[in-house]
Amino acid sequence: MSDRFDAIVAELAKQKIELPSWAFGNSGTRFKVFGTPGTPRSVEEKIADAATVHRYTGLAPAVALHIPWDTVDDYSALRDYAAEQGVALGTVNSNTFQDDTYKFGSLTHSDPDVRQQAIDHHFRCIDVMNATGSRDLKIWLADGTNYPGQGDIRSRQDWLHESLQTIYDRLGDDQRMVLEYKFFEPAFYHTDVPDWGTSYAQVSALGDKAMVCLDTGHHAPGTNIEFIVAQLLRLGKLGSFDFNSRFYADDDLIVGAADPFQLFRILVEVVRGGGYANPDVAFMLDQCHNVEDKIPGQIRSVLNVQEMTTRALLLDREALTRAQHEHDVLGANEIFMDAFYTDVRGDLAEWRESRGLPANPMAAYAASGHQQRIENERVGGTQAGWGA
Ligand code: PSV
Ligand code: MN
Ligand code: MN
Repeated sequence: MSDRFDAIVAELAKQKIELPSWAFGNSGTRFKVFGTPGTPRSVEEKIADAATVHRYTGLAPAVALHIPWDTVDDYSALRDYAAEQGVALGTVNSNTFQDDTYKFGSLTHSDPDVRQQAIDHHFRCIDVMNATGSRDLKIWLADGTNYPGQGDIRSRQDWLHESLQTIYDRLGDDQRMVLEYKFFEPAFYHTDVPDWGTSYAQVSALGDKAMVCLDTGHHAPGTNIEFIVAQLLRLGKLGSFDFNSRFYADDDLIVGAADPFQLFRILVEVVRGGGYANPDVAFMLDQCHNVEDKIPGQIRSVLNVQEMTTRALLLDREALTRAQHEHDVLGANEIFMDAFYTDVRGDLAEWRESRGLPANPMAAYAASGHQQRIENERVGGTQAGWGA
């Protein structure tokens, strides 16, 4: 291993990435959901698959739940089951986007009874968190309107505040709320939490336990996401990432697949802003594997995050700061690009082996026969939840 790599290994060892339970279920588009052989038939099997990713990579010790997709009778038992598998239960995601009641909004609905129904759903999510030991409640809302004039944008912000405050007040001392933003879809004219500024304004009005969740796929093309990361870290309000990548809209593709350089730039700001290995900033994936196998899809994803984190940690900060102070434009850019272009795959492979992990987790999984085994054993997998 190179000396430069040796110097960052201790930091690298701290990396923890939370996997979404829904990444292991069948998913698709509004055109078709393709069934994938070996898809989990139960919440337990989704957790077992997440644990498999962790066994091959050492990177994914937690799995996020989505309620009601991951409903079970006994969440404490589920917590024990996860622990036996070698992972913890992480963030609990609420879902107010699949009921007829929420056609015109949930936490922002003009009818107080509907808002209360959506609030009650979040109370149930907090009950789940109490049983699973989860810290974070993640809220993404499909709320919005399709036509100018359809709803009162301003009142909906006020109702949103009231609803979030009621949910916030129910959180335990060690629990948090993270509010995710997305610029459009399913609403096409206005979305009630469209951008980081709105999320920041809403969570700031609640208190310290409310933070922003940044999903990398939820921005307009050309948005400088690393700038948002820097700003939220500066403000102490970046609670979590949903990592994925996009070519067009909210594609939920493998993180780092579409634009590895963007992932690198984001991780440079995370390291710069003290967000790396900082428990206050949760690294999560939010992905769906429509056509590829799900376990290797997740293995590839966490490895991509690890690889770009390594390159970000290798950035020569001192030299960069010097060049920046000297206004050495091209010199500074070269230092930055040198880190991005560093091939760290050999060092990472060697380091993994030194920790008892496979040098190449993708190859090791493919050779293990695990995929064939679950394909034979599991018949009739459940959907991830979209459209279910
Ligand atoms: C919908 O856009 C979404 O993809 C959000 O990113 C959520 O995090 C995810 O679904 C799960 O609810
Ligand atoms: Mn997301
Ligand atoms: Mn999304």
